[in-house]
Amino acid sequence: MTIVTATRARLSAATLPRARAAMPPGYDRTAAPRIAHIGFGAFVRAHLGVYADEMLQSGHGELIRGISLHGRRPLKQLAPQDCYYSVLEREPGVAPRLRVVGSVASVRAGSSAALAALTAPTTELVTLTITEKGYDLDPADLEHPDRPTSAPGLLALALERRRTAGLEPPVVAALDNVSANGTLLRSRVLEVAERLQPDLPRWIEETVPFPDSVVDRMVPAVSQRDLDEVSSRLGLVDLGAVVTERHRSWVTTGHPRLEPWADVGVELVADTTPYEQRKLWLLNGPHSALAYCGLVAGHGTIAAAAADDSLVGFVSRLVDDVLEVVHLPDALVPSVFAADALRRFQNLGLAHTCVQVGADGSRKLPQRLADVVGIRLERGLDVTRFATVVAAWIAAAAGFELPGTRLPALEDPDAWDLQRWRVEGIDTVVGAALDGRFDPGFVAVVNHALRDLIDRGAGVLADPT
Ligand code: CS2
Repeated sequence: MTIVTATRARLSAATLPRARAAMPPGYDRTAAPRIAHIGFGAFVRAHLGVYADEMLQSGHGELIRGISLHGRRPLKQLAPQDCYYSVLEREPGVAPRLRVVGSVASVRAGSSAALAALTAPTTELVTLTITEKGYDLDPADLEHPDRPTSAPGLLALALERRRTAGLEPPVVAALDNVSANGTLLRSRVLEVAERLQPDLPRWIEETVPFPDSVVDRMVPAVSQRDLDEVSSRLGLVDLGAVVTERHRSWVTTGHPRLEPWADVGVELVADTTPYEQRKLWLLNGPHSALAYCGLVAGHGTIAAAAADDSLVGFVSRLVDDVLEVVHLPDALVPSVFAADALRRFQNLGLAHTCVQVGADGSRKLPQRLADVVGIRLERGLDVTRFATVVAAWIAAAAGFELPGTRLPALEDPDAWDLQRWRVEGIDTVVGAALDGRFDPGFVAVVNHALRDLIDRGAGVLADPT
C-alpha cells in the first residue's frame, strides 16, 4: 500500500484532469479572492470550502485566501497541490462520496499573512474558525494593539488600516460553536480597537457587520488511513484531504452580502438564537458528554462510545433532561434533531476521537451545558447527569486516577490551573474549574460527582433512572 501511494502523483492543477472524483472544479481560479478565512483547519475545508466550491460551480462564486494562525501544516499540505483538496463523505449504508474542491486560492501562515489577507482591497468577506479559545482576549494584544497575534487583535488592526486607506469595511462572519459568535467577536474586536484609536470602535460598530452563524458538520482530524483511502480512490496523493459526514448546515443572521449563498443552502434568518440553542445544547453538549463518558469507560472514539449501550442510555437521559427545559420552535423539531445527532455520533466512518472532542472543555462546556444547568437549578430540577459529565472532564483534564481506567491527557487552555489540585488539594479543583462559568449552586453537585467518579469509575454511568 505504502509503495503504491509513494509512486502516485500528487493532486495539483496539472494532475486534476486525472482525478477520479465527482464534479472536479472546472471554474476559473484566477480572480482575486474575495474571502479571507482565518483558522484554516479541517472544518473549514469540509464546510465553507464546499459551499464556496458549489457557488463557483454555479458561476458566481468567490475564492478564499486561507490563513493558518497556528502552524504551517495547512500550508505544507495545500501549497504543493495548488490548494486543491478532496472531501470524502462517509455515511453508513451508502457508498463513500469523493469530491475535489477548488475554492481555496492560497494558504498562508502567521500574523503578517493574516493582516495582508484582511487588508487586501479585494477582501469583502472575512470568515473565522478559531475555536472557542480563539475568542479569549490576549492581554498582550491589549497592551500592544499594533502588534497583535490573536484573531480579534488582528481584526482590529486590519479594520483600522482599512479605514485609514479608505477601503470598504468587510462583513465578518464567525463560524465557531460559540453562542452569538459574531456578537462576541465584535465585542472582543472593539476592546482592542479602543486601544488603537479612540474613535475606531464607533466606526466599526457603524460600518462592519458581524453576523452570528450556526454551522454544523462533523469533521474529525484526518488519519494516515484516511489519506491512504482518499489517495487510492482519487488515483492521486492528496495530503490536504478531509473526511466528513454527509450532513452540513449553515444558518446565519441575514445580510445582503450573504444572500447569494442561499442558492447553495445557507439559511439566512432574523435571529440565530433558537438554532444555536438547538445545536449547542442538543448536539455539542451530548457530543462532549459522550467524549468524557467514553474516556471514563475506556473508549477511544465517539463512534465506539456511541455503540456502548450504557453510555447511549446515559447520554439519551441527559438529552431528555435538556428537552425537558428547552423551548424551541416546533419547526426546529428539537427531539428529531437530538435523535439524529445521536445517530450521527454512531457513524463508524468518522474516527472522531474522544480526546479531540474532549479538548478545551473549559471553553466548550460552559457554551454547551451552563445555560441548561442554570435553568434546571432555577426550577429545582436534578442536574446530576450534567455534573457527572463535568466531573469526567475535570478528572481527565486534571489527571485524576479512576478505578479501572487510565484517562488520557486532555488539552485545555486551563490545564495548568486544573493540575494545581496536586498541591492545593482536591477541594479546590472544582471551584477553580467552574468559577464564573456555571451557576455557583452547581459546584457542590460537581464536587459530589467527582468524588463518586474517583470512587466508582465508570460505575457512575450505569444510572438506573
Ligand atoms: C465537536 C464539534 O469537537 C467538538 O467539540 O463537538 O466539532 C462537532 O463535531 C461539530 O460542532 C459538529 O457540527
